[in-house]
Amino acid sequence: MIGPEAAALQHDFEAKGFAILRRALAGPLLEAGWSDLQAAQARGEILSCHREGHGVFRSDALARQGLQAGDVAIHDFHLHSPATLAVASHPAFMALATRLLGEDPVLMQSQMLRFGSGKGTHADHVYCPIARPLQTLTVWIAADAVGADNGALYVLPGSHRLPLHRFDGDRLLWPHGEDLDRMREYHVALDAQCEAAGLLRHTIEASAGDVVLLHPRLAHGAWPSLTARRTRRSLVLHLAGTSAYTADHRGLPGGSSLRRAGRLRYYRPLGA
Ligand SMILES: O=C(O)CCC(=O)C(=O)O
Repeated sequence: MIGPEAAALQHDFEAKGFAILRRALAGPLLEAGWSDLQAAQARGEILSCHREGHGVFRSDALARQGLQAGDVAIHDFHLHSPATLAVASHPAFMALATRLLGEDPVLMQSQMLRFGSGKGTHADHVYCPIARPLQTLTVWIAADAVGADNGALYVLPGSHRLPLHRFDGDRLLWPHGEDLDRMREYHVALDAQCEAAGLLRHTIEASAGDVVLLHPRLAHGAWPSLTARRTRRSLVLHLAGTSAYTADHRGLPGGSSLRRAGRLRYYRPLGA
């Protein structure tokens, strides 16, 4: 993307803290990634799962956690599925992501969610345990129509300019692991800070193929879904500037090597 369109989106991003590329990705490529996930789950492939309050665990521990496959975010499925990697590195949004970061992006983590997360109001930088957590960007890619009834994202435009929230007095990064009570306190505190600043929630209605870029300081969350089990598939990418993420923070046991897919850098376990 070049010229006035990119400049307008960058302006939106800087003014409001988010920008939307409508219908940037084609359905068949998105569907290929999601079919890969369904097939991997049907084969019982071991995947990395996450749910707030439970943390990160292997998919073969789902039943032990009292959860089903649709209840969790799947982490880093781009390492299992070339179609998902193709979406995660797609040129339709990579030039804008690079422009917003000021350098080439590296993928810290991807997440695939089949249903709305219902996450409370938060800003993503607090979950980036790197030296420069503000040198990051979240990319949210819808694979279904997402609206108020099935767990739409909401954002608080302008909240990326509010003073940074501090945990326990002075800490920039989230220090409380999977403690849901402390999470709720954070969500309530951030909502209150936005309300005091006169900022209102804006719901993002999305179509399949829409790409939303979120500033790391932007307060946002997801409405609870009102329609039981109606899918609202999304792929979420957590990107950092290459100079801000210089080693793989997942600490894969066998080590990892840095790879490239187009402009995107990502880490792959050694030997995979
Ligand atoms: O897709 C969602 O439900 C939530 C995404 C989100 O808020 C995040 O990944 O930070």
